[in-house]
Amino acid sequence: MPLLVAVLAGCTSGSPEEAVSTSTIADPAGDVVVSGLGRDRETVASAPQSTQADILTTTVEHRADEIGFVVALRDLLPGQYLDLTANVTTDSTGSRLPTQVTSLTYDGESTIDVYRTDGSSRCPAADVAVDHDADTVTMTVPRTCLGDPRWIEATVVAATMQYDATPAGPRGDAVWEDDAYRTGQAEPAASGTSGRLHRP
Ligand SMILES: [Ca+2]
Repeated sequence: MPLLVAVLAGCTSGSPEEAVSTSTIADPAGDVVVSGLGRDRETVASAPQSTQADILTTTVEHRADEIGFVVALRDLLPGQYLDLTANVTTDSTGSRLPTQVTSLTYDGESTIDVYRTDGSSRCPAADVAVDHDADTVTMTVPRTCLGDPRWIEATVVAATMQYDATPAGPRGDAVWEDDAYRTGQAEPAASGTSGRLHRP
């Protein structure tokens, strides 16, 4: 009987949609939004002139051994601060709370952390690579750090700030950000995610 169950399970998981393991989605240039700027810090405003956190394309790939995120930005300057965060939902966590993958780049140095839902960090084998010539940030996370999921689904947001801004100054709380799956402040298209990507 266990053999029969296994065969049936194999038959029901082979639809073409479930075979998708890679997503590449373009995002418009000039759709960065800024919050916390100036006196009215609650307001979120368009910042089309801001290029540094402006996502152009995002590829998420569910590979056999790792999850890869490749984000192409409009203009990634060597000295700038960039926070690139993917929130990854998988079938492997019962709560369905996303796992947060965040890379921070500043002044030529980059770090990456994978956070549990309780806030602690794990996954020392996660990696980030920044290519200033190609204006890309690549994050890779071993599947084991995400509980060896059968499928993943990710949101991706890039953010920047003026790292040395005076806290009390007009830019002290300002954050410029761009959602990879959303144009400006518009409602996200479809799910606002990479879509569900299955293990190849
Ligand atoms: Ca964009």
